[in-house]
Amino acid sequence: MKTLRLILGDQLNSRHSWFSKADDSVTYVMMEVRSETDYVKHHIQKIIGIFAAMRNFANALKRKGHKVIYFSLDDNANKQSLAENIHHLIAKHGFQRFEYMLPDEYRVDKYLKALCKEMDIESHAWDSEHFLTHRQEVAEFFEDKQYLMERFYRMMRQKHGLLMDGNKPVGGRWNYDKQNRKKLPQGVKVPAPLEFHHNHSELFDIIKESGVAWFGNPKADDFPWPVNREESLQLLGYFVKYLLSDFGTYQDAMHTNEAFVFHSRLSFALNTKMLHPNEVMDAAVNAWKNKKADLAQTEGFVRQILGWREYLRGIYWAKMPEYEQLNFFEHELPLPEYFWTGKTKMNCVQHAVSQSLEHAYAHHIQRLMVTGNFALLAGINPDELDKWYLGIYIDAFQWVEITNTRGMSQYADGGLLASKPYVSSANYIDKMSNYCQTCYYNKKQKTEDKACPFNALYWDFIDRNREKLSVNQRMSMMYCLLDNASHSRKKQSW
Ligand code: FAD
Ligand code: DLZ
Ligand code: SF4
Repeated sequence: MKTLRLILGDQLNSRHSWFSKADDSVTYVMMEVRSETDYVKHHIQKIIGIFAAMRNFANALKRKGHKVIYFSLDDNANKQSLAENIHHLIAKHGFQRFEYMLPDEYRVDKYLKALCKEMDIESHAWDSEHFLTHRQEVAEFFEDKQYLMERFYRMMRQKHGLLMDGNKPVGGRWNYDKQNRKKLPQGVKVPAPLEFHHNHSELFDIIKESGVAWFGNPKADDFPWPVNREESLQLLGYFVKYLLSDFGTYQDAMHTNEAFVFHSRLSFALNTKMLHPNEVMDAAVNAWKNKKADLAQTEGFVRQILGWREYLRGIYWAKMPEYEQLNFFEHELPLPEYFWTGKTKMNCVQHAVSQSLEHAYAHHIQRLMVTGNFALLAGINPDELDKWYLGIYIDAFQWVEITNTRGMSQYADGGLLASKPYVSSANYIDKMSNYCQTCYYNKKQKTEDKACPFNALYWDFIDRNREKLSVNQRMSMMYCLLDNASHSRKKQSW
């Protein structure tokens, strides 16, 4: 039967069973379309990276003998919408069946279901063969019990036999977090990131000329990110060889000279499915088996992928579409202009934002404990934040962006995902970074002219949310401090 199959920009999984052998009756379609570039304002590296990877993927399929129709952004025949292009192709070529891989985003899922309903040919949705859990697995695992990442993670370790010794975790512990999380000391040399130096100037010109809105440093003539499977595998190999051995130890460390510290930068390759989570975790576990990394580093890394990544995806499918409306603290302030420019005297925010504009990347603690922390303390509207996080990072796709932003970082789900809000004063930022050392503000001061804004904002947040948070056992110490201490004692405890 003459079949048309859609491949989305984040479905570049060359090992999917669709591609095991070329079939003359099947045509694949991939498209660069305004309906996907324009749903949020994107960092230009994200658009270039996705388009370049899509083009490479289409060419690789053609080389393997598959039939591929590719709509580039500037193609005259491109109707700039998934549905319109698909309708047009079906009419033009007489396809009798339409197939797609389950998309990762609720919006696209709904859209494709509606599209299939209005078609008068057969349609079918395939699994993307990427994740280790199915969409409803987290919801089914917890049923009506409280969601807890650690429980899910242990089940996943057992189910997949990763870092297990029979029924027990190797080394006797499930979690080595306490050994990790150190500040980057002077003298520790961080290996330079592996970058790929592509020239994507022509692609950048096409994007510019099309009028797509974008921001950030394009790096079009020296593009650093992997845009095919071979490069993704190289990045994985580089991480395992040079970075994994210090990954856990400095996982939470931030430094003015080190944008990436010992992080893998694999999220773009993973989220576009150029890499499978199993091969990434296997590479780390093999490094541990070959004594190239210790257990604490390896477990810390595996937990991010086997635990957090799958867990957040499960929450997404359990709670969408309601999740994107949640605003527990009823925060309504607009996003400050300096989130788009980095121009602020707060050194930590300045570094996290400028680096994001430069690299379309910031590591987890910068996202959570600098920009996210500031936004939560200040009371920024989570809708605005979602748009910002979804646009600025090369790895941002809604299933993993919104759960991290609204859930983990902003506590907008009222504690479904995080057991307490991730908020801190200057104390934590100073503990994990060198930002405060060269900041205009004084990390110790609370009310003086140069007092660090995080300090007053922190206690204001605690105070103004008493009704919502004082029932939370994990917050009770902060309320005791606030209630029992005299005003001057309160200041000392900051
Ligand atoms: P590493 O630190 O090297 O970790 C290895 C891998 O583990 C990552 O590539 C990623 O696949 C996975 N991982 C680690 N932490 C998480 C997590 N919290 N959730 C899911 N997977 C995780 N991650 C995204 O992939 N896309 C996003 O849009 C995104 N938005 C975020 C927004 C906020 C507010 C926060 C706090 C975190 C967000 N994260 C997001 C999670 C995390 O920050 C990134 O996955 C990580 O920084 C990617 O860099 P890396 O590949 O160097 O990760
Ligand atoms: C993010 C993105 C962008 C910017 N552009 C495209 C595109 O032109 N064509 C496409 O197929 N996919 C694109 N993507 C990724 C999609 O938005 C992603 O496939 C959906 O978010 C579904 O998860
Ligand atoms: Fe950030 Fe405050 Fe430290 Fe400055 S003093 S870097 S604003 S935490």
